[in-house]
Amino acid sequence: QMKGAIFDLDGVIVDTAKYHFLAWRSLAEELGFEFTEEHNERLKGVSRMTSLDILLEIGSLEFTEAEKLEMADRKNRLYVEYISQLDQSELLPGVKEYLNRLRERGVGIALGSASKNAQFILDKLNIAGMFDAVIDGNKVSRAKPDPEVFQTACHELGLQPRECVVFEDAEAGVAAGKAAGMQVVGIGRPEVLREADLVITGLHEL
Ligand code: B16
Ligand code: MG
Repeated sequence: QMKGAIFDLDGVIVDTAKYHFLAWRSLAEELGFEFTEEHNERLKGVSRMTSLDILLEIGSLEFTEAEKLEMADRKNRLYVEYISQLDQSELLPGVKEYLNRLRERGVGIALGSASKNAQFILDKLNIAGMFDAVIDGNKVSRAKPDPEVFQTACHELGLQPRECVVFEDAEAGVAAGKAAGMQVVGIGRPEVLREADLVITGLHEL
């Protein structure tokens, strides 16, 4: 019996990956190399600084910590410009309906995202009020596949791990949910999300 539902943000509720991509690509361009959509796959679910490390590895470039912080900041300012335009129409199919249904059933709803912009995005999508707890990149120190983000969300809902279900699109996120002792619904391809208890293509399927 599911008492709590914990949702990842990017790839589950909204496709912000395309805006991350535009912002990272523009940084790569400034640095003089090409960053493709295929490269971008490697950044999904990964923290901002780790994403930058992967990007610089692709460009075979090295920088000091201070330079990297400045670049990550520059990328984020551009990203925030893109997501300032977000609205309800960008909710992935079935999200609004499924959240409504869970609320009617009295299921606790939490967000478990790596993004430091999560609250801003929920506000833009006009669904912030549907969440009983929002755990994001500002609230946790260890990135997925560490279970911290989902454990914190479950704790804030006042529930036990076995009562919670995690909804995740990234391999590391599915691993984090399993490591937290929760049931995991993978959103994407079964070949990739092998560890998930069930794999669907989107919340519209539920
Ligand atoms: P920010 P999720 C993740 O969101 C994205 O998938 C990942 O590409 C991004 O680098 C990360 O958030 C951090 O985002 O730069 O906004 O703090 O899938 O965990 O909801
Ligand atoms: Mg994700």
